[in-house]
Amino acid sequence: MAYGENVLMEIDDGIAVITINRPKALNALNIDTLNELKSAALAADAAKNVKVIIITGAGSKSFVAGADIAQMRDLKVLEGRQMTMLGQTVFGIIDNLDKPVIAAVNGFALGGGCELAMACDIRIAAETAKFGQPEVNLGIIPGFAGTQRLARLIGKGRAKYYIFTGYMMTATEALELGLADKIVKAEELLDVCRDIAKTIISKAPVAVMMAKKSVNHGLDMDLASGVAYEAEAYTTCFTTGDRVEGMSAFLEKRKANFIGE
Ligand code: DAK
Repeated sequence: MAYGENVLMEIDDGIAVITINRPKALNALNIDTLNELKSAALAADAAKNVKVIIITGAGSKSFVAGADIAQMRDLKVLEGRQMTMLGQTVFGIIDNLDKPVIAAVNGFALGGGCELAMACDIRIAAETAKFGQPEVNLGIIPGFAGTQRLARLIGKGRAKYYIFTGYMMTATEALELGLADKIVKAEELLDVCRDIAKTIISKAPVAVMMAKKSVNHGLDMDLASGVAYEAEAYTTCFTTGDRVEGMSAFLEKRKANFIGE
């Protein structure tokens, strides 16, 4: 499925901004939106003119207020399972894209919205953002990997506290817990995310990609295996011309000109 209705994408200056575009439903994720998000994310990852991806929600109130409850209510058991599998697959794709992904959390990031933000590499929150996993209010549990990613990000006990109660976190609480990485004024959110993206773009692309793979895969392994994986990722960086360029530029006291090879 293509994107362009429920999910928009604009590419400028090496940055793809993907916007979940259902503001009347607070950008809730229905099946079509998940499929469009998958297409947009894969297209951005494959596009030569994209170096960093930003994901945000349309409007000023909500990033994503969760999976679409109206659609979910009428699903039969196996359809519900398919929707969970779809969401887990799409968010797994986002987590494992070669390019860095920044979540610009511009409001409610609840349920599937919190899970989407957690599938991104970095979360920048507007002061007005609210995070939470309120699925227990609906008789379900987080179904797009929230029980897994939240526990990995903020710890087992605190993840259970928020998942069992459905309590919302303010942006400040999310920052203290390590769920948000930075808080900014709402009106500055996209500019700050673009500035962070530009900083990342100025670095050696293969090094950034290998750092992402090393952190992601390493966290799924024991320490010794993660360290061994890091050594291989490090060695891959050593094979690039950008490694020689970066080190030469430092010694010659000039700015490095990275080409991504
Ligand atoms: N789905 C569908 N519509 C939603 C929605 C959602 N998640 N959230 C909000 N809306 C709609 C509202 O119904 C309302 O529509 P109209 O009445 O105007 O037609 C409109 O957006 C504006 O919302 P409110 O009028 O409620 O706005 P308020 O400012 O009063 O409240 C709120 C904002 C975010 C606090 C409130 O809307 C809210 O509590 N929303 C629901 C948040 C939530 O519970 N999110 C978690 C969804 S569950 C699985 C698959 C997936 C998942 C789990 C399992 N399987 C299939 C097993 C994941 C689940 C979730 O994400």
